[in-house]
Amino acid sequence: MKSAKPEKQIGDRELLQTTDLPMTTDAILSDFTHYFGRMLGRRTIKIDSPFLYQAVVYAARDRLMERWRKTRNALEVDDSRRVAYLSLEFLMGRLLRNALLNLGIENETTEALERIGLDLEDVCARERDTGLGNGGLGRLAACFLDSCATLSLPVVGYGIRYQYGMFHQRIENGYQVEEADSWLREGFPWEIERIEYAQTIKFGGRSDVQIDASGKSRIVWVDTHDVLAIPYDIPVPGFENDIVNTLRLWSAAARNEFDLEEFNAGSYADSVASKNEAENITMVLYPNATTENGQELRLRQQYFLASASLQDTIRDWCQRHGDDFSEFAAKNCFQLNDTHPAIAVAELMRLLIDEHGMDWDDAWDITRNTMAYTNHTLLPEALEMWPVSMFRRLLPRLLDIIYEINARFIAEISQHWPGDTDKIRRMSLIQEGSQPMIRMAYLAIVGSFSINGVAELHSRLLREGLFRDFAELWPHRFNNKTNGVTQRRWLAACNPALASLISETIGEGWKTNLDELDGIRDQADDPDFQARWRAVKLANKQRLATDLEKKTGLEVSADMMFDVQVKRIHEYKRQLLNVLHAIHLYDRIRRGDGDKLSPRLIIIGGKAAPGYVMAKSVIKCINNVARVINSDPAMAGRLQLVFYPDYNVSGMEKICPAADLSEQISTAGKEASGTGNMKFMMNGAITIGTLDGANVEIREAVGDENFFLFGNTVEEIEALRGSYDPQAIIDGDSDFRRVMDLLESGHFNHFEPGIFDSIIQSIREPADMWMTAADFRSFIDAQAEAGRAYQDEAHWTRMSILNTACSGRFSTDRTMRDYNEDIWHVEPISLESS
Ligand code: 26Q
Repeated sequence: MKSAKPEKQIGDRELLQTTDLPMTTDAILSDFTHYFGRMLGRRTIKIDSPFLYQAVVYAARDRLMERWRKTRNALEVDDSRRVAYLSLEFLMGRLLRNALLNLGIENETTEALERIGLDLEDVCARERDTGLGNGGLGRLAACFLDSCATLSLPVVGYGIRYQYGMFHQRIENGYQVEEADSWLREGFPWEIERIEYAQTIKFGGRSDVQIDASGKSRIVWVDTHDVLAIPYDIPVPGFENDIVNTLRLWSAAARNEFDLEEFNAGSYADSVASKNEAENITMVLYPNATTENGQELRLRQQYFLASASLQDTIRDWCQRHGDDFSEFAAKNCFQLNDTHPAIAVAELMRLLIDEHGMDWDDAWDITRNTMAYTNHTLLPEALEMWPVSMFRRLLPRLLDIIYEINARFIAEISQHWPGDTDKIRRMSLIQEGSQPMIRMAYLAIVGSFSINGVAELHSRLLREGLFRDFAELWPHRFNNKTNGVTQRRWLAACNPALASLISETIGEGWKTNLDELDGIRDQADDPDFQARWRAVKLANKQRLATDLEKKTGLEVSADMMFDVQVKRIHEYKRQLLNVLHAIHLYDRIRRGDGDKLSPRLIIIGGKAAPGYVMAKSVIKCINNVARVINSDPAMAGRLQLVFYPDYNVSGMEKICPAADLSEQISTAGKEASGTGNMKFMMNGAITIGTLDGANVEIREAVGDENFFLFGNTVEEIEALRGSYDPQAIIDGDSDFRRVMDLLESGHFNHFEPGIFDSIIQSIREPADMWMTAADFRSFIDAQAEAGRAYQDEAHWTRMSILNTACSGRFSTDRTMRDYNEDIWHVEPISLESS
C-alpha cells in the first residue's frame, strides 16, 4: 500500500494565538456584561431570563476554548494512541456548574454575579438538562468523559444529537403522561457546529460487483439514499488540569437541500419529504423498552452513529498518515457502549475493504484489534437482535459482511469443537427460524479483543451464563470493569456543604483521589464531627423537602428518615416490593403497632418506558397508595409516601445528598451494576439491598455491619425456580396476607375497580420472574432493623460517615484507570509541547 503523508498546506495558519484570558472576578464580570449586552442584545436583568445563564456560559466557554485548542494541538503533535467511546447515549445533565468547578472559577463567578445582585445557584438552575440518555448506561458515559478529561486521557465521546431527549414525565391522576423534551428550543450555548467535518452516510440500495482499473473485482454499494451527518462538539473539561476533551454529537441532515432529480420531475413535495426522512434519524431518543425493540429507525440511528464516527476517525487518520493503515490498530481503540453501536464491527470492515482497498484478513486484523465491547445487561430478552430482512433492505452491504464474518467464525468453531452442530447453532451470529435474526451481542464479541461486564458479579454471570460458549473459546478476552461515578459532580458539586466538611478535615485531595476519603474514618465516632455531619444532612433534607413541596404540593418534614428509591421503573428493580413495605407500615400504624417505628418519608421516582404497561401500572399504584397514606391523619408524623415526578440528573443532584436510606432491591442476578447505589453511598446514605450488581462490592467495601442485607442470592433464586409458590408464602405470613388483603380489597382504588389486578396477579404468579414474594419477609425484617438503627443517632451517623469513607473505589477515576490499564493502553495527554 502506498504511503502518502499529506504535507501541511501553506495557507494553514493558526489564527487564534491568544494569550490566556484572566480567571479573575473582574474579567469574568466584564465578559459577562459584554455577552449579555452586546452579543445577546439584552438590557434589563430578569432573574428568570435564559440570557443571564447564556451570558455566563459564553464567559466560561471562552476560557475553555483556548484550553480545548491546546488539547487538540497536543494530540496532533504527539500522534498518540487514542480512544473513541461510541455510545447512543450521553446523559450529561447540566454543564455550567461542572465547567466552573473544573476550570476552578466557581468562587470568582459567584462573586462576579453577586456584584450585580445575582445568585449563581439561580443562574445554574436556569439550564435545561441535556437528557440524551435513558438512565444508568447514558449517565455512566457522561461520568467516564469527566474522569478521562481529569486523568488527561485522550478519549473522544461519539454520540447522537437527538432533537428530543428523554421525555418529561407529568403525573396526572396518578398516571405517567409523557411530554416531548425540546431541550434545544432556547438554544444550546455549549455546542460548536463543525460543518467542515460532515460525513455522508449510505442507506438502502444494493451491492454490486465491479471490475476496477487493475482488473480486480470489487464490491460496491450502489443506488443508496445518502444522508449527511453533521458534527456538533461539546467541550469536556478536566478538573483543574487545563485539558479539554471533546464530545462529538452527530445530527442528520438531507444531503442536498432538494433532491434535484425528484425536483426536476416536478415532485416538489416528495423532495421536501425525503429531506424530512433524513432528518428524522436524529429526531428522538428511544426509551429502553423491550417492546420498542426491532424499530427500523433505531437501526438507522445505530448505523448512522457508527458510520459517521468511524469515518471521522479515518478522515483524521488519513490527514496525518495518508492511506498507510499499518499503525492504525496500534493507535486507535473503539469502546462500544453495549451492543447499540455494535454494527461498527461490520462498518469498519466495509470502510477498510470497500473504501480503502484493503483485503479481508488485514481489515479483520485491524477490526479485531481495535474494537472492545462493554455489556450492561443480564436479561436475555434485552439482548439486541435485528431481522435479517431489515438489514437486507437498509444495509445490504453490511449484511454481506456479517455473513462473511459468520462463515469464517463458524469454520473456527468447527475446528475447535469438531462435529458439535448444536454449538454452531447456539453461537452463530444468525439465529435461524421463520424470521432469521442477527445477534448483535455475538457480533460484538466476535469482533472485539475485549469483552467486559460492569460489576464483579455481573462479569462472572456473563462468563458462566449468557456468554459461556464464547468465554470457553476465548477466556482471555473476558474481563470485569466495575462501574463508578464522578465525585466532582456527585459529591463536590451536588453536596457543597459535605464537600467543605470533608475538605476541612482531610484536605482537597479526594477530588482527584477518592481513596483519600478513607481519612474521615477516624472521625466516625467523634461527637463534634458527627454533629456537623448531621447538620449537613439535615440542611440537604430541608432543601429537598422544599423542592418536593414545590413539585408535588405535599408538605414533608426533614425530621423523618428519608428512604429513597429513584431509578427507571422496571419489574426487575422491584419498586413493587418497596410499595408492599409501605403498605405494611401503613397497616401496622393503623393497627396501633406503629409507636416504635422511626418516622419515614418514602420517596420513589423514575420514568417508565411509554410502552411498558406493567411499569406504568406500578407508577399509578405508588401514587394511589401515597394518596391514601398521606391523607390519613393516623399517619401524620409517622409515615409519608411520595412519587418524585420527572426524575432526571438534576433531580438526583438534590436527592442523593438528602437520602438516609438507599433502596437497591433488585432480584439477585438482574441488575448488572447500578450506579445510583454508588452516588447514595458517597453522600452518606446507608444501603438496604440484595446481593446484586455492585451492591456486593459496596457491602464488601463498607462492611456488613454498615449495610442492610436481605433477599435470596443468585443461586437461591435459580434453585427456587420451578418450585416457587408465592401463594403459600403469602398464606404463611400474616403481615404479607394483610398487605395483599388491602391491595385486593380495592382499598387503594375504590373508584377505579380492577386497575391493580395485573400487579396483584404478578405477585401471586408462580412464574413471576422477579420473585417479589420470595424476598418479602427478609425485606420487611431488614427494613425493621434499619428503622431501629435510625433511632440510635450516634450509631446511624457513624454508619453514614463510614459509607462515605469507604466509597473511594466507586469513583470513575478508578474505573477509567482500570479500562486504560487492561484495555486501552493510552498515555496521558502532555500539554508541554503545545
Ligand atoms: C434498546 C433497544 C431499543 C431502544 C432502546 C434500547 C435500550 C436503551 C437503553 C436498551 C437499554 C438501555 C439502557 C440500559 C442501561 O441503562 N443499563 C444499565 O447500565 C448501567 C451502567 O452500566 C448499570 O449500572 C445498570 O445496572 C444497567 O441496568
